[in-house]
Amino acid sequence: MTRPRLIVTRRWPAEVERELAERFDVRLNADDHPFTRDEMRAALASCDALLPTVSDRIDADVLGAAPSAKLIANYGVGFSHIDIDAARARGIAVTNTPDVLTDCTADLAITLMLMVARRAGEGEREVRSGNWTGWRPTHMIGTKLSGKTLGLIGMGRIARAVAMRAQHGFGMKIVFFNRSRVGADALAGLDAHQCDSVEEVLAQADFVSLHCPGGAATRHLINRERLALMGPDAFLINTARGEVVDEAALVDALRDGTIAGAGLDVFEAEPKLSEGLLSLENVVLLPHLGSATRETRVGMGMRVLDNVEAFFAGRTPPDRVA
Ligand code: 8YV
Repeated sequence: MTRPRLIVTRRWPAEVERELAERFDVRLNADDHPFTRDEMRAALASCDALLPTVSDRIDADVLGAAPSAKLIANYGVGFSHIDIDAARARGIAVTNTPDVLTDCTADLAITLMLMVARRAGEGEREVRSGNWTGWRPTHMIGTKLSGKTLGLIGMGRIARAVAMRAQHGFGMKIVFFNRSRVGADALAGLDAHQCDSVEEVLAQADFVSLHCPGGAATRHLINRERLALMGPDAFLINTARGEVVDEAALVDALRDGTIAGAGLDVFEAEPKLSEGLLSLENVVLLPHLGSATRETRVGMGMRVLDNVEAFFAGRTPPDRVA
């Protein structure tokens, strides 16, 4: 029997690539360059399954009229870069990789909160530049996390993991907004209050952390008007998707001090940054590192493998999203 042909758009941890190659006919992107749209079209037209990442935009145009791919097995939990309706219309299944990256993404949200509140990036830049003149009581004073209010937008797996860390590690009060009612079971181990609106969260949180999916439905959910509801002592953390925040409005809010700071792991037009972000001291900027640990990246690959195997064995993939 011929083995299903897979195209992997970027290089993965070596042990996962080995596993894939043992079970499938795999074509790797040897030099790990980002696929052009033409390469993506050609890949979709010549494989049984495409294994993309967040940096591959798979829209209706790229999906074309008659791709040979029957499965898009995404390496990542978020899939707003894939036009799910267009895939469905062409009978292409789509899967993702939930759970395995929950802990690491939650850890990174806490890292950003600590870094921006304790001015860790600024401090490091000062030391490295040779400008540090020594200890003094008023030097680089930050903000304490303990006892503050954390507001979460979205209350899925990653948000709950952030809330657990914040509440049990830092004694933070938790408020959140979620489109649907979150039941007591999902909130087990947490003392968290569900607000009726995003605005209600923004008005009372000292730290606002975003955990909603990206895509058209949440584009610029955090816009100029909503940023204005946050106080001058409040911080915004984004480990979700760049498009959820109007980045130009955020630059203005950071520059004018209408919010205290931001910690960003994702950007509207990655890897490009909005003008002005780089020159601001009160923002911590990371290059989309949410899931970037050895353990998690291997776990994500194995999860993709499980989905691909199930699909070609005629079973429902465990993480089917379309
Ligand atoms: C991944 C992420 O690294 O899983 C996601 O949704 O944002 C990241 O943690 C990325 O998506 C890999 O494709």
